[in-house]
Amino acid sequence: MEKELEHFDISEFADAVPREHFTDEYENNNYEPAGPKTALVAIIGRPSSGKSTFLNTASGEPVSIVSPIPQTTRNAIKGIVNTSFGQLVFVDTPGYHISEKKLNLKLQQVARDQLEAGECVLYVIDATRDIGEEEQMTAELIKPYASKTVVAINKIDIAGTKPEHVRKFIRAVLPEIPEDRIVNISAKNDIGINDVLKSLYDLAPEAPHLYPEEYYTDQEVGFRIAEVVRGQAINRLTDEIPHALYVDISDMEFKKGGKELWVRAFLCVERDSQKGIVIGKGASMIKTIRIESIKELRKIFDYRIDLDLQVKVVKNWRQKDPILNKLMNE
Ligand SMILES: Nc1nc2c(ncn2[C@@H]2O[C@H](COP(=O)(O)OP(=O)(O)OP(=O)(O)O)[C@@H](O)[C@H]2O)c(=O)[nH]1
Ligand SMILES: [Mg+2]
Repeated sequence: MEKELEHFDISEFADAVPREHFTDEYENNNYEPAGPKTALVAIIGRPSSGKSTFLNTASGEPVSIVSPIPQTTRNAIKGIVNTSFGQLVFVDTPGYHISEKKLNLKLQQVARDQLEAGECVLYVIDATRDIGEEEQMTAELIKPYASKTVVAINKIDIAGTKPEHVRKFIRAVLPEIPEDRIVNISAKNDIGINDVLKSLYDLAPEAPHLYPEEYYTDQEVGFRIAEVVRGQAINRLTDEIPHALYVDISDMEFKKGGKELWVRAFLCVERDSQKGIVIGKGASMIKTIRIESIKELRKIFDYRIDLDLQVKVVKNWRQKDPILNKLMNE
């Protein structure tokens, strides 16, 4: 029989992750308090358009997993940008992919909820791809929110892209969006990001900030660790495995007077054959994922992370509501 997923209370780790260098900046007096504007900005777009890359570049921290595999992001992940104009809280969302599968329907819902919730919308379009049915549908989805939308035409660093073509499409389907709110960018190479921020600040109202300035994300420690491990895994695995994988943090405990956090995590896959691949020859794959995850986690946290990483099979988890709900609501 399949083993039940264990549920541990990790609420005591509920603190978000503070900005690493904030204290130094503060003590050296070279930081400027954020200005009066505040907005929640939903980042919407098709899978692989570069939403997470934008979030990471704008917030200056790798808060969201980037990978060449479509449908990498599964949650509404926040990245916070503070400037002299104010605070923008970006909400990364799963790529909008048209499919009736249970996991996809849940991912679509995560994206739609954020459209409604935010003061602004950032619509990211991949300029290397032809405008197809899915792009049309994404634009339609955004239509009711056009008055609060900025469009980023992404990947202009790639030779041969035709941003004018995309611009024409936007002018046709979303004529309510003025020309100066359609910006050519390279999220990867940090081109045009400031212009996007400026356009968003123009739309943002003056309001109390949503987060203290030392935070660059609202993710709980357990979720952050799970996402770092998932990122290391999916960027080393191919075919269906990245989609068939999730990370379950089953236990965490501070040790050595708070200097070390011990974490037990499971890389969960759907089938035995996938388990063998994730473990690898002589356990080489799982070892690499563990070591590279620890390296990443060291950059994020002040304390050492001791990671016990194992692989387990959770048959057909993508069809199971309790697991999907747990993953989506984290
Ligand atoms: N050359 C280039 N590649 C980019 C740019 N932005 C993103 N990419 C690449 O596009 C791929 C997808 O990027 P992501 O940021 O993961 O895309 P996403 O929209 O978050 O994808 P989902 O989470 O799957 O919806 C990755 O391989 C990125 O490195 C860009 O400006 N230029
Ligand atoms: Mg993403």
